[in-house]
Amino acid sequence: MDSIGSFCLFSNKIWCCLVLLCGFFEKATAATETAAAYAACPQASGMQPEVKGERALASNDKLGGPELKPIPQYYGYRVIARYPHDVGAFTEGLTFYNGRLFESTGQWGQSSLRELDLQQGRIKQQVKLSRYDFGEGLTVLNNYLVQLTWKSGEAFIYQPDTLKQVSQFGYEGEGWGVAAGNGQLVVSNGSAQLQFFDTENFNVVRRLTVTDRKHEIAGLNELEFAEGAIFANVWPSNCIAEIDPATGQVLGWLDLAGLAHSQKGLSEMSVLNGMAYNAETKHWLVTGKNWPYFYEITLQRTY
Ligand SMILES: [Ca+2]
Repeated sequence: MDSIGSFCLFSNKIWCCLVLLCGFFEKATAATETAAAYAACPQASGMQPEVKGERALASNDKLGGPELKPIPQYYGYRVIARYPHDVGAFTEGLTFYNGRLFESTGQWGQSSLRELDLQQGRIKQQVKLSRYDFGEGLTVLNNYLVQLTWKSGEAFIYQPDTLKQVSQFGYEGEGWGVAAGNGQLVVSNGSAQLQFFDTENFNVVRRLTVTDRKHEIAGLNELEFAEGAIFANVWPSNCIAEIDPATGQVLGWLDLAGLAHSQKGLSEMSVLNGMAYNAETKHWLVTGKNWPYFYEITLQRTY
């Protein structure tokens, strides 16, 4: 073997080691995040820490009673990519529409609806809300964008190509998160209760209380339908609950505190508050209030 061949063999070994090491660190990171979620997320919503052995009991039909079921699973995640995000954006809602990305931002006098260039971190077009409206959740219904407001009791409907407001509808109470899916429009108001609106007349047709092992999960905020479940960001935390739309039971938890804490200079208010799911790639795009980055992630089942 000549010297070049020896060098290539040597290089390949180094490369293999690097790949193996990267894989190890990625797995270690995922495991750490999962361990954090195991402890942090239900407690962020006021639950007691999980009792030692509770999971094992619940998974054993002979020992565990049906009252212990179902115990949510805990998701790990993998970061696929990172993109720039406007640190001036007090993110309240995020949604994809035909591959395009739209964001709703809040704060009195600063609220907006924007279409973004994800790769460049650039605002492609935006409309500003009046100083009397605080922007909240955002979704797509029948090819139109629907944006909630916090305290105005009004949702605005926009044409996505022009961001021209074409209609609006009223609702009672506060508006926090909104998502459309399964022929329904589901709305959160910061409590543990989700409201389902008729998509024609926007009357409330159903209410659903979200629970984890009978404990009500208050603070439900940004919402997203994905893979038949409702995902809700729990304010003021970096936790996301996966919810059964039929029963309201929490099926899983994802803790993105690791992403929040990896960004310097964030205030306590700068929690996770934007989730958009791409059903084709099964990737999530997440960000938070005034975060400098978007993160494209995939979820990993761990239990
Ligand atoms: Ca969303």
